[in-house]
Amino acid sequence: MVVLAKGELEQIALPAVQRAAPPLAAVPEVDLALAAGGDGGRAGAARAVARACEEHGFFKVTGHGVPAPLLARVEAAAAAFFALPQQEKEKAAAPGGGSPFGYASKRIGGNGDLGWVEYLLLGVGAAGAAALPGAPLSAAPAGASPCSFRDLLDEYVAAVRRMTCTVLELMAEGLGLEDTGALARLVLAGDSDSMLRVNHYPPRPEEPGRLTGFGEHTDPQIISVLRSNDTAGLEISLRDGTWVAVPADADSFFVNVGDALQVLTNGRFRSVRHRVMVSSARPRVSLIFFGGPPPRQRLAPLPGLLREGGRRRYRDFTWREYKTSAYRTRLADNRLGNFEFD
Ligand code: GA4
Repeated sequence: MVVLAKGELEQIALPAVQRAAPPLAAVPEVDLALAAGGDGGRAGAARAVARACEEHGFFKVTGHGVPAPLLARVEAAAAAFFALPQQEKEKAAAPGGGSPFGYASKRIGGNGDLGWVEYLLLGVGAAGAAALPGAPLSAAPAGASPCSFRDLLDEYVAAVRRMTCTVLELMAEGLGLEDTGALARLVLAGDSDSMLRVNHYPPRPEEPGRLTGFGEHTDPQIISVLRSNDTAGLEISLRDGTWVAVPADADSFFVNVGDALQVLTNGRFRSVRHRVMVSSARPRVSLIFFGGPPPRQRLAPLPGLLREGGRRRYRDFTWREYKTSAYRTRLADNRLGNFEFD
């Protein structure tokens, strides 16, 4: 249960949008199983991925190869974790000192954003084991399989990272890059700054109306790969600023283009503004893998993307610089604005 101090509910309720967003009519979709086959399937998938990244910065992935039993185990373990007594969950809270990692409830980031959500945020460098505050994560939460929640999350991240790299290769192919491993390598690097977020949006059966679970924002990283249980809530903003609801699909993953990828493609791919609204009688549980580059990675247009005489849209900066700046902003801010050439 999300516990609110007096007055906080009003603050969370304020950004609620009352009118329901219409569903996204045709969710762009890429079948990785088809892409793995011959017969031009790969080239077709690469083109479809690039088109979706240009148009929406968002698409659905099917045929992803992440085993369904693993997804079911992770989902059950996450539900069991969030069902623990509040003081147990708090044992996994961020240790302080500015670290964003650990359990938190309602507060998103460090700059005053609130949402109807509780979550775990974990650092998951490519070298392996999730960097997390230990206690309740290392113990098997009630109802979970014998291996610990933490081991399970590591297994999940390994599988999702593999799939993410396939998607990044397709993006590179769709962009026509000679070096088709250029994007995937950033996420596979030993010091890749990747993260996993496990979100729980508690239901609100007693209060009709839509509440902001996670306010509108773009993700700073290269790519975000999301999976949720069968509960709606995710909405994306189209190019013209219209909000549309993404129908839930527990068998698929959803991919967001992040700000860093927008910069690496010199604006050809666009990072998608998205949010999560809560109105359901059912809890929503989602897991998001954020594929980030190493801190010292320079973010600049990838070789081959700047045609002769082409203009760079962003000034030179590293991922560390961008992340530091992003973490000082409010959720809804346009974070790339400060890095654009006039
Ligand atoms: C959005 C994407 C990821 O969830 C996240 C978020 C981070 C946080 O929750 O601490 C931020 C947000 C996200 C962007 C702006 C800053 C930082 C909250 C916030 C207000 C973990 C991330 O990397 O950036």
